[in-house]
Amino acid sequence: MTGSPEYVPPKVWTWNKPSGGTFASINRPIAGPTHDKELPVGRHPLQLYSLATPNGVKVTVMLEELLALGHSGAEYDAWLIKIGDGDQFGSGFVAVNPNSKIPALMDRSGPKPIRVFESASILMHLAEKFGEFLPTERAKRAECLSWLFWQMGSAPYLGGGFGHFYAYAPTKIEYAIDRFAMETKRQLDVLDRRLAESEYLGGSAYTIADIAVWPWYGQLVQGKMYDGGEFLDVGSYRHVLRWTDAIAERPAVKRGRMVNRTFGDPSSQLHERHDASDFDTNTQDRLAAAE
Ligand SMILES: N[C@@H](CCC(=O)N[C@@H](CS)C(=O)NCC(=O)O)C(=O)O
Repeated sequence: MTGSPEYVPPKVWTWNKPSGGTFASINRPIAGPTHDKELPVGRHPLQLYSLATPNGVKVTVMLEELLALGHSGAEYDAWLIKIGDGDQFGSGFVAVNPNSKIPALMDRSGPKPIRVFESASILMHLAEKFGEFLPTERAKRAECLSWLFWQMGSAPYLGGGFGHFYAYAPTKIEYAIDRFAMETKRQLDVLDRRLAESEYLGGSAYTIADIAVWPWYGQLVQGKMYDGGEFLDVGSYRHVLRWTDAIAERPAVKRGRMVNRTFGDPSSQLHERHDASDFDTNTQDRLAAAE
């Protein structure tokens, strides 16, 4: 076994050295703001503070899906929160999400602003507000919410477990990679079996369960996460691949993935979205060409 067999944990853990690894600079053992910074507010009813990680993409896809159905009340400003720079620890952001993680939403459509944090909570808030993508019939609703919360409980093993130890940790620890590769493959098999019997996770209709699961497990089987596609043999989950490819073709998904994106092809990056026309005019390739 690799790792640090000589390490004996002290009686009480203290924060006395950087942990190393990608993202180590933003990890802290305490909550709360580190600095004063108000959040900007745009003209639309919904103000989103986010970044195009899988958790962020869930919400921008949902908003684009709602707009595609004609819900003008879903118009939104998407502000960029650079988590690598510590924007999530600014006082304004912490007031919207005391957990200091993207995505965070301020619903300013009513007389009093409503803060919403945790991506599943944001998806439910929007689904209920607009009456879309969450069935109302009891059995279908239960199935949809079961898969939605399956995602919330499962993805930390994929991201914080497999992704962290396979791609980001400063050393490769066989025990940790084995443990989380096993769990990730088990989760992919759970999805594969479900999608062998059902077109979408909740049943025959596309719902917030698919919107939540796709940015994680869909992008994983597309080989777009942690460079781990071959290692996990993602091509063998053929029902997940069928579902992934179908969802990737949805125009709202194509747009939602671009919002608050700061990596990849410049034409796929729309750092902030304040208007539907931004997709045609404000992507990074267009901005560079206009300079
Ligand atoms: N359970 C949360 C997880 C959110 C989350 O982990 N966000 C990450 C990016 S994907 C983040 O903001 N990390 C910044 C940090 O940990 O400081 C949700 O689904 O909204």
